[in-house]
Amino acid sequence: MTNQPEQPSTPAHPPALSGPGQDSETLTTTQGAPVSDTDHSLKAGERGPTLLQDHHLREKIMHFDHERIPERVVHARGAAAHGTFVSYGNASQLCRADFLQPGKETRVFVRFSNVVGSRGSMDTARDTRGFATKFYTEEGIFDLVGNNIPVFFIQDGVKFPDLVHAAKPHPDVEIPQAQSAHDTFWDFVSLHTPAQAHAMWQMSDRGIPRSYRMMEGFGVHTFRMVSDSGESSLVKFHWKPALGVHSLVWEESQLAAGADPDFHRRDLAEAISAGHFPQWELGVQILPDNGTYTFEGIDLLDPTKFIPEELAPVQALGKMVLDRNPENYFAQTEQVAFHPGHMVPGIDVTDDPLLQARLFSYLDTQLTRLGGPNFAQIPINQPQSPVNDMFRDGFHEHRVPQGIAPYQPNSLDGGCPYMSQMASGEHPPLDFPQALGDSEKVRAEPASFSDHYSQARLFYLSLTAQEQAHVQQAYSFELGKCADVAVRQRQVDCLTHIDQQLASSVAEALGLEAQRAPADLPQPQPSAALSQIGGRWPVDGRNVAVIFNRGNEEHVAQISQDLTGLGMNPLLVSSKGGQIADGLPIDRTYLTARSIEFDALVLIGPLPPAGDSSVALDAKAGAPSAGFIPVDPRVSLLVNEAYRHSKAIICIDGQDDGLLDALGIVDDAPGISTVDVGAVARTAEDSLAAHRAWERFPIAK
Ligand code: HDD
Repeated sequence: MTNQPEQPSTPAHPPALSGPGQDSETLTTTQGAPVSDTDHSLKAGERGPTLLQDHHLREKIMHFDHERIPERVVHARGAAAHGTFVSYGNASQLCRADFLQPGKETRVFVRFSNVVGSRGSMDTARDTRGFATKFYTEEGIFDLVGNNIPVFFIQDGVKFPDLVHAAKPHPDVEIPQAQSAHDTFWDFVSLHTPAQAHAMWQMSDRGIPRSYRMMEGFGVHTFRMVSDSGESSLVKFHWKPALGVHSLVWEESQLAAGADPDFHRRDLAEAISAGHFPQWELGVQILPDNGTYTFEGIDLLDPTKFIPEELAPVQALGKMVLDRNPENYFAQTEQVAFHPGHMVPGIDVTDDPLLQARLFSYLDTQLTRLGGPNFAQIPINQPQSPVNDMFRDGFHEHRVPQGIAPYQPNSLDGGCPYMSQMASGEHPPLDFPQALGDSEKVRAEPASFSDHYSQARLFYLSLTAQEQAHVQQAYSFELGKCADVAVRQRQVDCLTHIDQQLASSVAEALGLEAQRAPADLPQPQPSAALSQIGGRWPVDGRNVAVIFNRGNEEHVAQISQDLTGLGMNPLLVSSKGGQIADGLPIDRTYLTARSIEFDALVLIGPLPPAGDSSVALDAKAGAPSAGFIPVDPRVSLLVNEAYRHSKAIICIDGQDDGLLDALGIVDDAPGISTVDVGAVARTAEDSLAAHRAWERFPIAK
């Protein structure tokens, strides 16, 4: 959220736009002929019927009628940004890919997404998030099409339609939108138990990120990297956010769904506009390619499994900075086409059966979505490297190929293009010569794929008590939204294979009985890297509300300046819009502000009493009644929500107006501070480094 005035003013003389389709100063038809009137159709007299000969009318309406294309069958809701990836250059021994060589800079376009909801659905639904990156390398496009969760619901792509049919809204009434809290999802997940690990991550705080800027990304599958000398290693890709991994709390997610459905999209766009450029490190876990496709007993071809970082540390290969918002949503964010099979020399697939099906699906889906096989010619999809594919024609062909011999071999167009090995002669083959052995054609899976619970348990046991409580609440909420008691009970039964206390707490919330957990549940070594709580992180671009009453503005400018100085994003919130005496714009009024968009609050008292409010109050008419809060109720709601959501609240020394007392908030509760004006920004930084004051509502493990 940037320091923009409440009502942005329109520039008196907007700059002339130019670009494809915008290079004439006068309005034209699509054919370039001038248009003199686009407000009235051509009619037989002022009140007469419209004439068929009105080409401008027909062309304008025809184009409008066809403006929509099918939304993505999954990941329809998304937001994107341009940026740059800079290689640290330490992967040269591991991977021959040019973009990983020392100091290489590569342009990228990243699209973040929700999975289940429609294109217009809310950002903050509990869901997995997509994290798809297009690298425009000098050797062609490399797409890393990952998620913010390192495991997946299914082990074989043939189950993908089943999973998605179960997760999407019910086909009869098409509800609920964008979320997993419904019968068909939990019906499937509780019957198809490979989904239990992914469901567990989704019920954790990972399912409700605070921001795209604060999400990890994972390639999920095991990929192969091949060095210049042809040596193969297996890798798992990771994106590590510079700001750390942080989440909303569930109530905030729900409030944001109504108060600001564009919560994540806005956060990304406004952070980039304000110069708070999101950053991630790309890293890999490197695993030996010894022919077994297992590591420490974990099947590397099973996409429902991850490798704990304690067993294989993530090694950083480079840094990505997103520094430019898309110029046009449809042209870029909507039309971008990712594909896990868009790879460059040095990066290759493995036999993970989920990945294998994806290699088909992502090409196929673009035929319907983007209307034909030439989608690589859409500007956002065009490689930066030279292209000579010998493909010809088809819908939306924009190229004008030369020559007469689009076939190979040919002698008539000079025999070109040459094969890449012929051109260089010195590189290992593009496809890694993987030995395939003598196998039979079967529809089957390895025995290791039948472990559906051990990593869900590992994940749950690695969380702090606070995070575990969130998981319990999430399961209780989601199953509580299922109407079918048998579905609820079956999922609770699944939870007993993960953790007895988890199963019992959810069963109790639902009024069900939990079975006894099997006696032989594994006792895994918890992985500290799985917990989001405990670290301290940069506060770059964190939103801090500075709340004050108009007329009481003495310290506002200084506090705002101090917060900005430490990299935070102050947002001035007051009773009325406009500017304060120093010229700073008021960003939100009590009418337009809601607690969800702030990471911390600074209260400058005294705040306006309820009587000043433009909201009708019962208490206004008479003497304060019991429970009456002597401050504008919109401010007390804001403070109350921030308190419940464990956010830092900072008051100015000597300016206590009784608000906290009236709300029942004790001044020395964790994350509540009363400090001198000069210490406000440092206090905010200190509190926000831990994201939330989780110790405010302690939970015993
Ligand atoms: Fe997928 C889109 C990530 C399994 C079929 N997927 C899509 C996007 C992401 C992922 C981030 C959005 C790309 C964008 O922003 O345009 N998908 C994953 C991950 C998976 C996964 C991390 C498992 C590890 N997906 C998966 C399977 C299939 C698909 C098994 C089919 C067999 N996915 C698709 C798709 C989409 C898609 C239908 C919809 C739009 C698109 O591809 O371009 O083809």
